[in-house]
Amino acid sequence: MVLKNKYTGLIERYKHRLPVADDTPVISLGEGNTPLIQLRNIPDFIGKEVEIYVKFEGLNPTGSFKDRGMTMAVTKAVEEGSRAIICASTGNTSASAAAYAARAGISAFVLIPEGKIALGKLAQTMMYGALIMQIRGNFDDGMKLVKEIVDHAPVTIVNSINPFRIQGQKTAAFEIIDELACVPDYHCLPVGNAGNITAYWQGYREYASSTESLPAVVASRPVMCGYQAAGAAPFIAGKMIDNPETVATAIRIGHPQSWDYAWAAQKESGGWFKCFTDQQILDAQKLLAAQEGIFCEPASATSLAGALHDLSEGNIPEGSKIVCTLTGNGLKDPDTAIQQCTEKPITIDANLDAVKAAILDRL
Ligand code: AN7
Repeated sequence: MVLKNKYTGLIERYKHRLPVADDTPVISLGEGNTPLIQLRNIPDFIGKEVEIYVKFEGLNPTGSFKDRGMTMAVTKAVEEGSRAIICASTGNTSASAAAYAARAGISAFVLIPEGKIALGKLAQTMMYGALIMQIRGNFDDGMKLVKEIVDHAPVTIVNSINPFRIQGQKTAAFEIIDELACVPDYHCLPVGNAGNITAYWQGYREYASSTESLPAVVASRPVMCGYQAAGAAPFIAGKMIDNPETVATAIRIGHPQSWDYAWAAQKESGGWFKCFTDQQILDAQKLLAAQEGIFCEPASATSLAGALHDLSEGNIPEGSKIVCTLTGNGLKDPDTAIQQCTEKPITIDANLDAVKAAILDRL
């Protein structure tokens, strides 16, 4: 069947900056072009004069930023004749890989750490029809196996060690610049495997060195701020760690694959890595939902936790333009969300008096 509107996503929009040809068979689900939302209540709440924007990547087709890289990786895999893709995942990569494989009509194999995947991600991956291998090990064990299996089976790796993933993901930086008509002063990101910070930095560098860019953009780049969970913080430890642990299961990673690239982003941009406790991360997630009506998953809130911390410490000055990437949708992890809400739903009788009493009690 001929798809009339098959070019709906970021490959179509940024084709001239991506490694695709006119006859490349694009596998797209309409990813990218996610909203850049300016926070209107949190700056007042913290008493700071700043422009904070969130890039809500949770509104991609499978609910995370992974779709940006996956449209490219699966497009190239299909172009090269691959019939199967494989990844290790903390959940979002597996959901995205499974969806794009389904779209392309090829097979997806995913390795996930048993019992450490948020419910929504598992549901998605099952529905899209991937073969799910739950391993008795963590993400890092899965990643090691994936790198080994390619010598024994005809499968294409679609983790972010696949360079096409980074190519696709760099488009998020393009979108931010295109929308702001300038470069933010600070860019805050959660860091797990470190593919995304690598990709953003590549995107910002590309626009900064492009003669096609606006004068305000040429030679201008943000400070990159990478934030991790305290129990899974190899960039803060300065070395790989073996038993990462955090409620933010998406970033429960101790051996980041893009280690050198991420350090380069930090050094070249004059940025930093910091880490936050699970409680700080969950507090930021709740604050964003309750103050702004934006529901991201715990790992994503690490970027906001970091921005708020660095604002209060004065590391990010007032007057700055800050972008925080919200990497995944809050619906991915309903269990963690419900657990942290102290105000539970109330149960009342189904009559007018009971509804009235409940409302007047709270006004
Ligand atoms: C919501 O799905 O690694 O630093 O296997 O799902 O580029 O790894 C997920 C990572 C941040 C970290 N936020 O990004 C996977 C996986 C969310 C994520 C990250 C992930 P990277």
